Amino acid sequence: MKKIFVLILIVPSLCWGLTFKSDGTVVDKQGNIISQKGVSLDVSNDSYTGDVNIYNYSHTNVLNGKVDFVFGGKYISKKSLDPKTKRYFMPNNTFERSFQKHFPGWFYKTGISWGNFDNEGHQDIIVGGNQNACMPDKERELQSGGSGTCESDGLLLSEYPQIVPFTIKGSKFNEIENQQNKLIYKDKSYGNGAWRVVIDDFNQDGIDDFFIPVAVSQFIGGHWDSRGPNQVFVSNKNGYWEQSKHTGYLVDKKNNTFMGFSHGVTANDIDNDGDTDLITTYFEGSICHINDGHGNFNAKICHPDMAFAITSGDFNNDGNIDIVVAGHHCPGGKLDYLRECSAERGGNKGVKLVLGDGKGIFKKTSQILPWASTNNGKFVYSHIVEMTTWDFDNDGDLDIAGSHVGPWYSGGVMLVYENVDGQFKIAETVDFIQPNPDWVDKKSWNSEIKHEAKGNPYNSYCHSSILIDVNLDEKMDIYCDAVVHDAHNGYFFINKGNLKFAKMGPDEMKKTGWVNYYPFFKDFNQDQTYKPVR
Ligand SMILES: [Ca+2]
Ligand SMILES: [Ca+2]
Ligand SMILES: [Ca+2]
Ligand SMILES: [Ca+2]
Repeated sequence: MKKIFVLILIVPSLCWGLTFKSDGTVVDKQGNIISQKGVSLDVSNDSYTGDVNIYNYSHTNVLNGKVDFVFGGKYISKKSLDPKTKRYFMPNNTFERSFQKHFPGWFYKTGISWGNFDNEGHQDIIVGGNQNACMPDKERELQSGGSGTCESDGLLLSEYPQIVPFTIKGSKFNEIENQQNKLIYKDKSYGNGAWRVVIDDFNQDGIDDFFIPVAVSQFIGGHWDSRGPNQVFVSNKNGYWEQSKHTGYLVDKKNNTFMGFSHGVTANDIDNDGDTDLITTYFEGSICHINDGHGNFNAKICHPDMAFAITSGDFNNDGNIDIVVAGHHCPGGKLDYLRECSAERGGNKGVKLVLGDGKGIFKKTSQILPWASTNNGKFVYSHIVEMTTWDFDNDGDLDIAGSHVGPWYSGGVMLVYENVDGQFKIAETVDFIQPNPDWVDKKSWNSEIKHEAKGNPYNSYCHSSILIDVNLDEKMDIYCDAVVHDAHNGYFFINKGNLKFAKMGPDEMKKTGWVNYYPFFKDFNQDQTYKPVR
């Protein structure tokens, strides 16, 4: 089993899902019909309808009047625009690197999610990271097959929380307040490695809540375990967030905490009862977490394949949420350098589109998705780090974009699938770092790429593809959220129409007039020393 895990430890992914209404009606999360409205460049009259004090502007959007969308925190909305300059305020590298200095135990930033924590008018964020406690000695780390492995007694993986929720206020987005002290932990865990935090209003009280999928393994008394605590925090009446109750598969019953290896995650109302549910990936299959309407979740396996990335949406426009569940692409033969698709390695059977029945059941495989390759078809981008869904070509069906990389994350592309009558075909690939042209078989590849945990110079990808219409042309672009030191962290993939995308780095973006960056606050954590609330 050990080797199966090797490929994943560096990479956690984040996804989310969305609901698609084909009849053009806009329905809010409570099921009320609200008016159709196009996207306007006027921030005071943008794509959100209704009272923003009631409707959470981080997740329900009515783009073109026909999409009821669960963003799961992976959307930078017009509530991140400076109303005067029409520029988005974005975190920059300096902001992201400052966490190591100001937060005890902080190793590096792994991901950011966008939400609404105070109904104040701006989008707020959760910054997630790795904690130092999770990095034991090199020798042991290599034995375990990757970075991110923790020494642990089973639950407590780090000394301090691995997430920092912030509220952002002020006309210059310069009032950034640490909300860490408003987290009420009911178990003793802080977890570690928050890569793809899901944000949504799970208990429907108008303030966003969050789920922290964790994909870190641990040594418990010298014994290696792939699972870690995945916590849900739900807003309470006092302006705090409390851990909610998890039941079902892989749940630690003493603490009511879900213990998984959740490399992939997506959020959507899969059982059509009006609240947002979750799906996480795992070795034994994908796990559906059904919301009871109050942010308590019951977990059960709902698709049998081992997977590492997942996204959801109504891909065939029949009103039910479907999933695309990804272990690895399986081209077969010599192209499968690591034999991830063989029976003895988990029996992965490719990347599948699986139709939902609207009751939370996913059984009907509709398609095995095609893979991208280079070097004359000899090198396949076989591993899927993450996927997200949106109607990128504005033709009324949901397309998919995400980071596909070679074995051990050597070489990679941003890959965009076009939805054609409910089936996916590759519309675009944009290189992260091109693989070596000499890699035509396992031997040539292996002469350069030795081990995932040792890294390689071809390793770059997005941990999450974040949706943002950065140039306000009503074509959704992608912001690349990655670990702070990744070569493509903070890059944009600009939607040029017809599902063609152009890559732009932060330096180029500064010249476009589309973005501003948060000012650097050297003392934003002052007087806000973390005090655990339990
Ligand atoms: Ca809430
Ligand atoms: Ca539901
Ligand atoms: Ca469907
Ligand atoms: Ca489309």
